[in-house]
Amino acid sequence: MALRVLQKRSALLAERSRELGEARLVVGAAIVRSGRLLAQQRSYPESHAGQWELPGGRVEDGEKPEEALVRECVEELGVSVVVGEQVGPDVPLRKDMVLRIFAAELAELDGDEPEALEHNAVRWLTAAELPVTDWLPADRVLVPALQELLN
Ligand code: 9L3
Ligand code: MG
Repeated sequence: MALRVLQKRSALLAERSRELGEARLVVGAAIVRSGRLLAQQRSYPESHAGQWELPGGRVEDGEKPEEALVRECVEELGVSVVVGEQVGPDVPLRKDMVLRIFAAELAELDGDEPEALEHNAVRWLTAAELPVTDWLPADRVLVPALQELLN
C-alpha cells in the first residue's frame, strides 16, 4: 500500500518536472589521482559497448546529485568518493536528460582500488590519452574541461 502511494507521488513529481521543462539529471564522476583520470568501458547497450565514460548514472527521486554520485561509484566501482565542484557544462543527452560531471577523489580512509563491477574495464588515463580515447558522445564533449582539470 505504502509502495503504491510512493509510486504515485514519484510519477506526479516526474510529470511536474516535464511540465516545467526540467531535464532528468545524470551525474558522472571525474575521479583524479596522481594526475590521471579514471574512465570505465561500457558493456551495454550494444550500441555503446566498448566505449568509455565517466562513472555515474541517473539521480533518483529525492536524491541530491552528490548523493547519487556517491551511490553510483559504490555500485559501479566498489569505492567511496568525495565529491567536489562541477566540471565543464551540463551536456544534453538524448530525450529529457542532461549529464553533469563533478570532480571527485577516492576517499582516503577507504583504500580500495576501483574495480569494474558493472563494466568491461577501468583505466587511469593521462591528459594525453583523453583526446584519443573512444568516449561516449556526451563524455567526449567534456574532454577539454577534463584536460584542464588534469593540468
Ligand atoms: N551517460 C553518459 N555518460 C556518462 C554516464 C554516467 C551516463 N558518463 C548516459 C548513458 C545512459 C544514461 O546516461 O544513456 C544513464 O546512465 P546509466 O544509468 O546507464 O549509467
Ligand atoms: Mg552508470
